[in-house]
Amino acid sequence: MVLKKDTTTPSTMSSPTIISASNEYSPLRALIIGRAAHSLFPSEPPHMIRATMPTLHHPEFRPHHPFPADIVAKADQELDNFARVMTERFGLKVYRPKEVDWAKANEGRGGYTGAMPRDGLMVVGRTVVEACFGWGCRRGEIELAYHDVLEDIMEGAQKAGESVRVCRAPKIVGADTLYDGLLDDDKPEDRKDGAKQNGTFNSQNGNQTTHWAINNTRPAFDCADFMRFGTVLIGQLSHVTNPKGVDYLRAVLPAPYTVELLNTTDDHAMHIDATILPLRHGTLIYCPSRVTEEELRRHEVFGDWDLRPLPWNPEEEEEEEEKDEGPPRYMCSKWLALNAMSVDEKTIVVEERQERFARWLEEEFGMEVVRLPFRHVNSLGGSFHCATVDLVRKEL
Ligand code: DAV
Repeated sequence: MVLKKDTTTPSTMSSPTIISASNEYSPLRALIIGRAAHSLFPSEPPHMIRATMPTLHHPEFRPHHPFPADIVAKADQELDNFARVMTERFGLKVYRPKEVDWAKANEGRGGYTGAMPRDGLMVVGRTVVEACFGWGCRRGEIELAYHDVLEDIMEGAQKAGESVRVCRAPKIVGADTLYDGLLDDDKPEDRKDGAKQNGTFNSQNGNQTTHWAINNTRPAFDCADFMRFGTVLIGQLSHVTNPKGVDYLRAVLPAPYTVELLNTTDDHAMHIDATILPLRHGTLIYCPSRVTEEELRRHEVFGDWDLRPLPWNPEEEEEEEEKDEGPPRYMCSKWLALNAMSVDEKTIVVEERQERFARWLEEEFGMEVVRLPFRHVNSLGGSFHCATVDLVRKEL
């Protein structure tokens, strides 16, 4: 019997419109853009703040301490403007989280922000994965701010006849053990136990070993420690992502997606999206003080890629904060220019004051750079990549 060609293939098979993304650079169709209102400095124990945050700003990280009101208000204007540009100029579907009073989150303990959705949600193929946050202050962040967005997605998928899976993080029952043996006030004997747990997954950082600020007693990972390159996700261990977190992610990802770990040499590692920046299939920019070309090449997925280190060291440039009195970058390194977001393989959104970086992308790679203001969002802990979750990228 000869089967007739099926001409009634449902749209799900050819062009998914609700959830579908397997890389960082195919033409973007839909995304989430965060919201800054009521952002608080994350209150995590001092050993975590020391491990991940710029020394100058450590005193700010205390319970119930809001970011300066004018910075938060301007950050929201920048996020609204970014959303407007994505909708009006690029015709993208933009989802926004709910406004949450973060002071009341976590039974009054306080939360952090709704401005950094990349850390908490990731789309892999047609699956949405929620992070198992290491930071206690971020627990509940997705439920509080993104519940309605996730509902909209599920509803939209149902209407469109698309099959979408949302993988919510497991609830932690009882006390969280992630910092056991690592807190400053732990008794030395506890710390020894913690160090042992911790020591099982130290990353070899050149000649030294990084002691992470979390142990491996339960899965922990932030989605921003991973990037998609087709069916391979490249990720890193960090102060918020442990081996059990990576195992968890491997277990929940649909076939044939896999996770490979990049051996980064960053003592303060937390999120991979200022360490590597793929511009398009075949071209990737990297931060040479955090990862080597040799280490990147070890991953087959980059075998024939053009791998380009940023040719200057932003750490050696004059402090922008001193130069132009811009708002402090309380939570980020100077490599934040790499935290750009691709609209497609030729178009990328870059912070408007990162002119040197923007011009380099134009001249060296022929990119069209969309310059938008985002310095106040930067102040809260990230740039365009951090502040977004790409939901639909058209398959190339
Ligand atoms: O290098 O400061 C930026 C990404 C934060 N989510 C860095 C990491």
